[in-house]
Amino acid sequence: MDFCTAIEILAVAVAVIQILRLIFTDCDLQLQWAEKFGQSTGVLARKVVWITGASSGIGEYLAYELAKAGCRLILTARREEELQRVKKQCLSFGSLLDEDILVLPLDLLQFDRHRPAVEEVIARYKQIDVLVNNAGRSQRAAWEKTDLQVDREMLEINVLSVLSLTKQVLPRMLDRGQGHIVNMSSVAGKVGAPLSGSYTGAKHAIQGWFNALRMEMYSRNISVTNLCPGPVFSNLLKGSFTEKTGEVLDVEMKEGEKRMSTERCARLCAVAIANRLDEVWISQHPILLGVYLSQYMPTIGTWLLKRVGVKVVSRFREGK
Ligand SMILES: NC(=O)c1ccc[n+]([C@@H]2O[C@H](COP(=O)([O-])OP(=O)(O)OC[C@H]3O[C@@H](n4cnc5c(N)ncnc54)[C@H](OP(=O)(O)O)[C@@H]3O)[C@@H](O)[C@H]2O)c1
Ligand SMILES: *[C@@H]1O[C@H](CO)[C@@H](O)[C@H](O)[C@H]1NC(C)=O
Ligand SMILES: CC(=O)N[C@H]1CO[C@H](CO)[C@@H](O)[C@@H]1O
Repeated sequence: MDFCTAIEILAVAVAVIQILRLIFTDCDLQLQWAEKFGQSTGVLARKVVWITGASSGIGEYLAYELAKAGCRLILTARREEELQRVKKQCLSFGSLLDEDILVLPLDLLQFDRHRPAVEEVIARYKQIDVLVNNAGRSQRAAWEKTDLQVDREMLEINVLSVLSLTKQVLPRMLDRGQGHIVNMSSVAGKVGAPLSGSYTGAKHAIQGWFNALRMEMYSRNISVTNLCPGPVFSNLLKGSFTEKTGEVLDVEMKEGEKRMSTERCARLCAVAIANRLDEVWISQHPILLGVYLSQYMPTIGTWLLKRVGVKVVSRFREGK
């Protein structure tokens, strides 16, 4: 067998392995690799991690995952009772003491409270190792019917509040010469998600802001991670925006919908944080495949998604 044939066989073998890995995964291949062979979440032990939106859904389960890893935690959201419930559950895993978890209720739309909140955290822990910007609201709406005011409010909660809190925390990280900003985006931050126009716009915006930040921070030892989950069980639809100003969707996610469990999503998020990955995609197929397609073969991806996107999303939402 000559050298060229050997190379060809090797190339085909690698391609087959990659395709097999892709078929049997619920996240992108780099994250899949990190989960099996990368740093365990144990490397995060004793790190000070601030999670916004920790009272419910992905943020809540990420708190559990990180409590098990031994992180010191700051839990933020508006509902204090819910945060206390999450704290109690975190303590039940046994690796943390009461003083290792700070419940810090905060409405992220009150921008003037961001600085005092950061000061409170620094007074308690002297440092912030990881900030997880997770709090956010989703949307279900037809683009042409959406009030401009809804777009505005979407940008306030899903973009500007994130930028504001990050700007308050970043100087503290730069002072210490280390830190990690983690932002909860969505596959809607990668691909246009039909019938969620303002949400897609907000997630794309934050994605751009943080991609720029990552470049500026590389030489200064600050990592930036964008987490992009697809559909995950949570209470997200209860607080979702619609087309109309002031209206909330108030829908429960139903068992049997093709969504990832909250635990699994949180577990993969924790692996991404432990391994300081730049960007991860967390979803089952066919959505994961759609993201791969639109990223690596954008012409074909757009051609296809344009034709089937609305239908697929509508059917998904009807629980079929
Ligand atoms: N579930 C999915 O399918 C999915 C997919 C991709 C991305 N995501 C993203 O994941 C993140 C978490 O969502 P989730 O699915 O876990 O939904 P969730 O269960 O509704 O959690 C949202 C969290 O955000 C908090 N929050 C909302 N408004 C806030 C405000 N003004 N100030 C402070 N906290 C606020 C909520 O707490 P309070 O109500 O107590 O304030 C809650 O803890 C969001 O950024 C979402 O876009 C979710
Ligand atoms: C960079 O950050 C890592 C972890 O966040 C830390 O261990 C390391 O000491 C930092 N390096 C420098 C040069 O400050
Ligand atoms: C891309 C991205 O990371 N965006 C999200 C950052 O975190 C906030 C939650 O505080 C989300 O709502 C953003 O959309």
